Amino acid sequence: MNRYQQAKEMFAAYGVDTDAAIEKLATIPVSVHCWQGDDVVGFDGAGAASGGIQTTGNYPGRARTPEELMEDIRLAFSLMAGKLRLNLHASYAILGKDAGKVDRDAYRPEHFAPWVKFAKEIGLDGIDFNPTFFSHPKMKDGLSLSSPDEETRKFWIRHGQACIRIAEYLATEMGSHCLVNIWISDGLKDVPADRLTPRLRLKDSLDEILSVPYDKSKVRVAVESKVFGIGLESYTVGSNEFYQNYAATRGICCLLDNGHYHPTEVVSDKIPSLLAFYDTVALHVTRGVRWDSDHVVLLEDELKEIAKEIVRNDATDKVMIGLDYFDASINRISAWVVGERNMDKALLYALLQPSKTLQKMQDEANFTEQMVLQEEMKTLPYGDVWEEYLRRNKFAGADWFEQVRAYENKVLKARR
Ligand code: RNT
Ligand code: ZN
Repeated sequence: MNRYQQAKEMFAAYGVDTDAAIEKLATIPVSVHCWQGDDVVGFDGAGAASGGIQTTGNYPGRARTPEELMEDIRLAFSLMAGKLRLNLHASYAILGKDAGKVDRDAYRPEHFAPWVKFAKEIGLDGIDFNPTFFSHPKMKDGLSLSSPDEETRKFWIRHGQACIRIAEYLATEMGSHCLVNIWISDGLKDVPADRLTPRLRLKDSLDEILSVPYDKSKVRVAVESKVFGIGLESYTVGSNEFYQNYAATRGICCLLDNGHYHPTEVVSDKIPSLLAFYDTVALHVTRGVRWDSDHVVLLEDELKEIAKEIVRNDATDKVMIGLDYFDASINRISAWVVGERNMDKALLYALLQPSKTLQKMQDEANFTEQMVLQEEMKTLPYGDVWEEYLRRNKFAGADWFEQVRAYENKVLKARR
């Protein structure tokens, strides 16, 4: 009997069907962020990321052009299994002859046509989109949609509106919804004199962005809150309470980034709280080390808890899983693959739980057995089921890194 057969029997003893888990895993889309490949720089002239976020490290091989980024994504995605989506930022517009002439408030669908062509070519499930309200000279005193300067605020409103139109184009082309995630870095370094007025301006700006007519079956809009950013430690305009109430009253959804809360708060507990009220919830899965540092996602306990909340609540089509991290200190392709595979591993782990049995134990207040079973499950051979998943999806086990190493030697090291 091979290892998978043995594992299958061991899980079956707990009423868990490993074949069904493998099949289900292949259907859960993960939206992979383009910005791990170039340290969130983009192609519209920003230089380095600013707006309270920062990449650290100087590993060779950062993608500097659309061609290089696509080449890297092509390799990275070929080493991931299951349904994949590409998450783009507006700053990755491919402007061509419009470079230097057309600003972010006037980006058009055609500036993303090469991405659509590419996504279709590599067989992606869809494209998600983010307006880029940071790393740009039109940010005034660190503010965009909440700026007291009307010209500045209007510029960024037009950017948001342009992005809604682009998202509808992306959805139509890909035949799959497009999630538009709004995150702004607006905030203050020190104790504010006014916390309310910037929020009222943000509220008004968002309403103006959403006033653009769009097809809600194609475009899903989310708002992403945050606690603080670098240099913006004392006040974030787009706070959790602000956006949850905004989303609830406007019929859009919330995006939960697990680096964006106070250290003992967990997104695994927020997902079911939101599912009680919203049809959809979006995620940015990341790993903060002591702060919102956006380290590569590892297979940690909280990731497994997040995956459990998605799987056992039958919410795999309600929770839109996206990755959001950027590490410039290691091979960027490897960073992509490790993080995406860990998301998949966590989902598999969740799919292999005897969830119904455990839930019944909880309802019957059978907490002793619940603990025993939860702990027994932890040492079952998940790795053998994971290997089988990769095998069925025609992936080699651990030798994927050899391909990355060869690519690094041949392609990445030549980028100077
Ligand atoms: C920043 C937010 C935001 C960005 C990306 C690039 O703290 O998490 O989502 O990381 O939009
Ligand atoms: Zn995020």
